[in-house]
Amino acid sequence: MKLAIVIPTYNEGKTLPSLIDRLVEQVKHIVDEFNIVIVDDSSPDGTAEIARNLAKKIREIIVIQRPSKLGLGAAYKNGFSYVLEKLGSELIIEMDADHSHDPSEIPNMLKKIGKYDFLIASRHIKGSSTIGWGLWRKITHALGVYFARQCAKLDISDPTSGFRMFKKETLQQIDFDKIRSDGYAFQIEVLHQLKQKGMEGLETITTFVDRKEGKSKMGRHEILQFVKTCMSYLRKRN
Ligand SMILES: Nc1nc2c(ncn2[C@@H]2O[C@H](COP(=O)(O)OP(=O)(O)OP(=O)(O)O)[C@@H](O)[C@H]2O)c(=O)[nH]1
Ligand SMILES: [Mg+2]
Repeated sequence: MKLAIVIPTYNEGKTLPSLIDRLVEQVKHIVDEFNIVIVDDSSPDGTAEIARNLAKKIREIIVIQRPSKLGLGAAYKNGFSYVLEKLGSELIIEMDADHSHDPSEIPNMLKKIGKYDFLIASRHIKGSSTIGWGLWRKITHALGVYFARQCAKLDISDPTSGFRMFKKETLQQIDFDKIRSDGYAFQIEVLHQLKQKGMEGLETITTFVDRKEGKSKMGRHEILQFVKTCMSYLRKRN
């Protein structure tokens, strides 16, 4: 089985090398072939250069460098298109570079995908937990989850989770041209399309650890676009 892991990065030079080490350790023995696709937006901290140096040692790494900060959703569009067109991997994982998503959960995800079209590592199912969030982060997260679930009518407990696994055929069904969000709302638009197409997902246990290094990129623009995207689903329903 051939696996691809897509990681968008912006100023993750401090976290990326150790994440790649842990990732390679976890996947190298359990799949026939794997690739790690890093999509960097010319981060000022030189993440792309760091990624290219890692790629010299680990031939499975592919670095896509974009000219400027074009957004998380846009990065996933690029990364997924690359995987589908150039690699043809049967399974595709998306995850963050900041150690919030633990590579040691990947073997369980591989075990569980079975008949499902996609998996979401959910912070809201029994056995899961979130470590290190302050009150403000808890509130913004709860609002985001509530908004997404209500507006887009998603029956997933953690629709904002960015730790996911897709079958190739599932990603091929998504019309990426129709996705307008270049930021975090991309995650909701993907789930909305999957629901419309009758795709079946499973939520898996995860321990989400708040980033210890680097800074969150979730700014005002991201939050506003998220709210607008959710509202647009409401308007379409009425
Ligand atoms: N290429 C690219 N990557 C991005 C962009 N924005 C965020 N990322 C990456 O996407 C992943 C998630 O971003 P984070 O800032 O950790 O967002 P988050 O996990 O929702 O928020 P926190 O919980 O506060 O960390 C990280 O690997 C980021 O480096 C962007 O504009 N372009
Ligand atoms: Mg993060």
